[in-house]
Amino acid sequence: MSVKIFRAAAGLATVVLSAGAQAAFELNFQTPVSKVGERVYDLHTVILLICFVIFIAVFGTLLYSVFAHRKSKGHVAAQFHENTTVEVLWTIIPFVILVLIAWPATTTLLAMRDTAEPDVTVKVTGYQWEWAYDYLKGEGEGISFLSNLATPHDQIYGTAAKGEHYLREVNNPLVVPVGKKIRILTTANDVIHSWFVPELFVKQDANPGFIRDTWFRAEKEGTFRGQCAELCGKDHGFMPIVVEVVSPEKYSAWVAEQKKKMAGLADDPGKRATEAGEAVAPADIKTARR
Ligand SMILES: [Cu+2]
Repeated sequence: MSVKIFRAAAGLATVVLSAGAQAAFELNFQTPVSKVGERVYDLHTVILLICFVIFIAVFGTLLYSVFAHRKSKGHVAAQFHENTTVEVLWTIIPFVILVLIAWPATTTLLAMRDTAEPDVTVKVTGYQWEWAYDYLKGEGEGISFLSNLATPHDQIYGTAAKGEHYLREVNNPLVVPVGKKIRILTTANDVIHSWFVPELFVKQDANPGFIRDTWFRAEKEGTFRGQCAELCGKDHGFMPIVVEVVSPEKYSAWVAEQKKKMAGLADDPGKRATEAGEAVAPADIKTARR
């Protein structure tokens, strides 16, 4: 019997500790790609550790007391009502712990909220069910486009194998330069949406009739994916966010290309809505899903 248990434990350990299982065993935040993201990540880890130590100390003491000082062993409850020392201690110790937590939490929160002096400002508008990006200030000012789900019909209806970025790909990603402070203004045109990109540690509600702002400065190039994070109706799960962080040179080239495209569309502003989906016709996907 014990051999069986040992084998089962060994098998379980192999499964849990194997590289494949580790890759799928993702419980934590995604790896941050911004300094503020790193601060949030560290804060989360440290506070969780403090909570864990308190949990062990409190429940350890509790369980030990229940076991070691049980009535059947003849223990009588100690009486220390209105004991000044105890009362001072259990006020001061939690107070000190709270201050130790509040200090870094507050400075991090202030850093997250500090949207001053951005290099590029982009207004993000949530629609049922797509995102609109308007570059308001900085390099790229005037660029404006819609970003729609780009997953093909076949994958959604199960007639084709699902791609690597199933439901997390868009036709027009938000393109920003690496190392620059990007200020994001969020608003919405119908219901509340939320612009959420985990690796950038940015999550900001987009409320109709209000402007909220947030910011990020990506420290490395890459493609970062997010999703609408506020239940906004039937296609809430079909409005992904893709942020393309590129080198300043690539960004300038992208800006030039967009400007050229927009000049071509200037004669007919109505094209803006349809131009976005040449490749995949997201409007069709929506109609088909209904
Ligand atoms: Cu939404």
